[in-house]
Amino acid sequence: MRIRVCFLGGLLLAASLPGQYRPAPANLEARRWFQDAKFGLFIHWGIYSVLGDGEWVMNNRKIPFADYEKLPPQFNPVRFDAAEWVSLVKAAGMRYITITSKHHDGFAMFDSRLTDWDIVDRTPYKKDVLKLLAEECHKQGIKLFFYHSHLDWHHPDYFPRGRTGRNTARPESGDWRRYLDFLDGQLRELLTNYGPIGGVWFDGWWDRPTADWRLEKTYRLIHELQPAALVGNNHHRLPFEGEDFQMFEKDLPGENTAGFNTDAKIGQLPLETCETINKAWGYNKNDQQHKSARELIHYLVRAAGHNANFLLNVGPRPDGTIQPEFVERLREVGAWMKANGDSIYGTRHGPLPPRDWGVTTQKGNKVYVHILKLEEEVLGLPRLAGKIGNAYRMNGQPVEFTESPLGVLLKAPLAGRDPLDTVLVLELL
Ligand code: FHN
Repeated sequence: MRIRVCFLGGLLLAASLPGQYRPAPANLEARRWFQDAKFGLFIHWGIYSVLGDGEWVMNNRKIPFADYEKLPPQFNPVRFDAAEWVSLVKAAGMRYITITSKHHDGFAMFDSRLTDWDIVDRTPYKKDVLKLLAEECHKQGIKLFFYHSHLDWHHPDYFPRGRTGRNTARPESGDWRRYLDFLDGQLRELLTNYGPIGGVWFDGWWDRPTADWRLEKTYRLIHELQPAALVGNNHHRLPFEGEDFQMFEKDLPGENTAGFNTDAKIGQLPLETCETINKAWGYNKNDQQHKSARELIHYLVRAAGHNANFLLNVGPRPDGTIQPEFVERLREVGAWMKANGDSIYGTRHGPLPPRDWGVTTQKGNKVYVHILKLEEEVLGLPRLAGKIGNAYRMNGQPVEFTESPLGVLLKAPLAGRDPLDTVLVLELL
């Protein structure tokens, strides 16, 4: 952040330039909490789940908005149980939830006074699921973030149109400023009516990258309403002014296997990466390509080694349940976190950059060496910042090591390896 320094009556004053964002102390504290929390549940849930073909179905099947409006009357999640969802989150070892308040189809999963294109006004269920979830999260000590789409395939004022949602048969006119007022109005509702909110996770800016999104005004509104709420925007760029964390999609920071992070450099803010369990974000009834619990644990561990949180997604079904393949895996990851969470929660990346064999994390004087894939019995590390006073496995079993001016050798016998992650703890003096 650039600081203007001026002399006044011999006093040296530092003041931020107009329009410059200075995070409140509560915001800085929330960032630390976020980095310590490490693991959250992403939930893509909306009326699209009725079709069981992902959250992009309106765009992909070129459904005109008048036809798409036939979905809400079929959306009746009578089996939705907020307490069950939040308990699952806790069993998975997660500390927060990020749920879609509005995805690209513009449908509000909460009771919005600004439109009747919402769950209370249009569905037979008639209940504000975000309210139910927020109450349960507060009760069970889980933070709640809202995913809110900038992009909107339904709102008539989302005009000029962006790269997507061009086949929804809306009139070719609209008032962009009115759309932005609507967007801010909904955010005001979300940050006023649901208690303390962890933050807002924006997505869809990339649909109109050259438009004036008035981000500064929107971000200011959020921070004024709730200074501790963290703002993140999935624009796949370095963070913009006013943002509090940087996210990556389907890739670890610095990698680009999925094609979203073409020019996403790693900035100074807390990091998060999100990934799906199968291939889809929103419920897809035909997608059976589920990642194993082992793969998901490795993703979580590698994310921590990259200094990033892991936001793992589920797309609940239209009846309000989470499919068993997801539940099973979340519980397995949770069991691993229960035994090994000390090497993840509250850590930052360790002294070594991530490697193919694994990663390191660190908390205070403890360095955690996560061996994920190593054929040798002995692991060589460069010299660490301090001498090793003690080395042991997470279960307390001692680890043999030698130190020399060249570095550290750690013995990790193949016979005793944990098939998920062999974690060695090095206590530095
Ligand atoms: O288009 C969305 C997609 O539906 C999903 O919400 C993901 C989550 O990171 N983000 C977008 C694409 O960048």
